[in-house]
Amino acid sequence: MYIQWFPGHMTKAVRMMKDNVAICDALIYVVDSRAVLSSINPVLEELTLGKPVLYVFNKSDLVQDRELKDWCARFDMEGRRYVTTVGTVAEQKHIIEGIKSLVAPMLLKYSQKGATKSIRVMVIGVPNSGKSTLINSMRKKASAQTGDRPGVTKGKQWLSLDKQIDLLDTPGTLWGKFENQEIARHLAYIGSIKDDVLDVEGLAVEFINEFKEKAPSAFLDRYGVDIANIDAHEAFLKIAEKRGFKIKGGEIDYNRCAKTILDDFRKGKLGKIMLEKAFDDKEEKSRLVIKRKESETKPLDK
Ligand SMILES: Nc1nc2c(ncn2[C@@H]2O[C@H](COP(=O)(O)OP(=O)(O)OP(=O)(O)O)[C@@H](O)[C@H]2O)c(=O)[nH]1
Ligand SMILES: [Mg+2]
Repeated sequence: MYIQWFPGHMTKAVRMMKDNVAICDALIYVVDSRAVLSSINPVLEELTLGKPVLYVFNKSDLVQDRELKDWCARFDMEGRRYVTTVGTVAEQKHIIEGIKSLVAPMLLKYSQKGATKSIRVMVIGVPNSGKSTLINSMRKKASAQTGDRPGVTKGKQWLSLDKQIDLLDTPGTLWGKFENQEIARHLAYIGSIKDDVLDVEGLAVEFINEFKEKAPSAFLDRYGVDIANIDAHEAFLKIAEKRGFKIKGGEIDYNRCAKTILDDFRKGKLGKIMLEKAFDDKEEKSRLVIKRKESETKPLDK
């Protein structure tokens, strides 16, 4: 199975973001706590160079606190500013405080000059990471459209947070080619890639394969099937059988079974499963280590 998804609206979105980044003073980078590494889009990383960035570990309700703390420690080491949150919760004071502290020198400069200009903050991230939900929660108004699928936001939308800050909601974006298919699969598991372009049955078997040893109790608790010592495909069939997923004639309903497993994971019904650990000795995964001291960053070459 080879995963790829870069539809036309994303090409347009990246162009729009490159055009708008110059007029923005800071960025909020919304990442999915279950897949922090995969949420870091190389194109967006380039976009953020030279700008203050606040990373938001969103969907923190879907991971274990101690595993998220490891990511916080790693971001501390890399000099990245971050907050953790559950985007669906109405109060997001800590994010508002986080962004205001990031742009404090600009706010001070504007107020000393008596300017009424507000600070512009672009909200970016992979599809379905919760950008629009977070904006709505910060503003305590459901103005931005949200949904439990990728590609809900298609264009840009400016929304004011208060007199000092304006937020720019952007469409979730991926990048042209996934060199690393493990990253592509993780993005598919978390719902950043449209199911229509995926072989969901193959993906569900891959998911079982990856987690049958790392989280066997998740499958046992949810489906009553012990899969620790069996092949992933066999495990998939056992789950389908146990749940009675059949089509007319008694044949197994592979599609329904696959969608159920993926949906259960996405909604947290399989428990708190972290897809990517902060400290992994695989060489490939160390690519995220970029020292982001503001003085070392360069503006984007447009
Ligand atoms: N469990 C959980 N769900 C969340 C959280 N934040 C957002 N969601 C859900 O995630 C889904 C996606 O939210 P959106 O705000 O539409 O995501 P988006 O990043 O704007 O998506 P695109 O516009 O498609 O890029 C929705 O079903 C939200 O309810 C969170 O912290 N925890
Ligand atoms: Mg959106």
